[in-house]
Amino acid sequence: MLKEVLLPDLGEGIDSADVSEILINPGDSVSIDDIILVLESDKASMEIPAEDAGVVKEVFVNAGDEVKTGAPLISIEVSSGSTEESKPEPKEEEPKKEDKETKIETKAPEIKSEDISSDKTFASPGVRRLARELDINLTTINATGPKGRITKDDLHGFIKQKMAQGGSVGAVSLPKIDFSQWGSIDEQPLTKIQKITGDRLQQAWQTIPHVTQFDEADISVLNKKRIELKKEGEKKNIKVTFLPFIIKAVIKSLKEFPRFNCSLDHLGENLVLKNYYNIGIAVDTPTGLVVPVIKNADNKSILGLSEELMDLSERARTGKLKPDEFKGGCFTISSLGGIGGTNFTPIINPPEVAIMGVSKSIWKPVYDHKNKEIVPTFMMPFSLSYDHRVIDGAIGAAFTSFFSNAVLDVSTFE
Ligand code: CAO
Repeated sequence: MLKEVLLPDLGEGIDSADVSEILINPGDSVSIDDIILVLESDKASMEIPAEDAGVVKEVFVNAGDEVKTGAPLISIEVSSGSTEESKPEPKEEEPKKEDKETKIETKAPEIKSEDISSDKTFASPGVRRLARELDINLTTINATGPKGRITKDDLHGFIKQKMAQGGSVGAVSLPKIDFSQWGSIDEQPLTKIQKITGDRLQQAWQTIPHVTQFDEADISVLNKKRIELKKEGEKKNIKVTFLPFIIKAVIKSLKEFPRFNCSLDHLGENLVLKNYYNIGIAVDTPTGLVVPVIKNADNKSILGLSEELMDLSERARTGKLKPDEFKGGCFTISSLGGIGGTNFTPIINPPEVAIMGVSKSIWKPVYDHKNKEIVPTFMMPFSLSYDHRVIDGAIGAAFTSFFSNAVLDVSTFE
């Protein structure tokens, strides 16, 4: 059965609208509720859904046309059994002469009230479509267009702002899969920390253009100093690991390259350079990864940093950190050196712009160009992920080189 779709009564005193988008072509198959056209009046934008499944025969309008209520929009060859009307009906009267060969039914689709801006927002179909795709509620956007219309710039500004804040612009849904169909399974809920950290990591990964630079540093000098201070620490019950030395060398590098000690402002247009050095440390806890912050780390000694690290990591593992102790970080260090691995790509901890990943140090043969000999050297592999909007590759490489030299200079650790 061939059916003509007519422009329905749009209500609200609207008797015509412009065709802004045609989403189907003759020959396309459509299902019930597929959007076939988008119309725009001076009051609202509307999507016209297909009320029947079938194949589009003809499109009577072009984008930009003004159409009046009752005007034919398209015709559809309706598949049998796809409409309410196709249920067995009582016997019809003989069709009129002109309808004898092909029965043409004309009907206006029912526009649901929400299609006519039931959220009381005015926006073009393009803006509505993008908002829908990104799961953005238009009512949360400040409209700057005439008569309170949400413009394309308003939507783009909103998305930009969300991204600069490290916020999500929409939810990501996963398909529901029954894994038990392939074998036995156990289910375990994520902890609250894992959920929060997971969301933040996902946002950071999706919204920050990450680059990771790999390098390795000769830590022979660092290690000598550590062995020295380790003995001193033992007398005071303080464990001296590599990490406080790395913190010192990072701070020296941040002072040399202030871009690594900054954040992008909420508009993503200005850099906020910080004159303080608060270092976040990734701590693995039974309930998930947390990042407490050592405040003003530049004013602390190796033993002072070691003591604070012991305290923070212990309280992180027992869930005793206060909310304030997670705030105000400038740069994060994630050390897996005590566990293993040669290198990894850490994810930036927004609003910071860079993070260092430290891997397990090993003794390895290194060629000494000056003396033309192979020397066993204690090498520490490390990586640096940075936000490419703020930091260029050349500075990224310069930072890691500077850091590698800093750990060879014993004065770095004073
Ligand atoms: N190379 C070789 N050995 C290293 C090392 C390195 N780069 N870093 C640490 N070690 C050694 C330490 O010196 C210590 O050995 P000793 O007892 O002989 O001195 C041992 O490994 C264990 O160190 P540690 O882990 O207790 O202490 P730390 O200061 O190095 O690290 C902390 C503290 C809290 C950062 C760490 O315990 C931790 O939680 N790391 C995991 C961080 C994490 O999960 N990051 C991943 C984030 S992305 O998913």
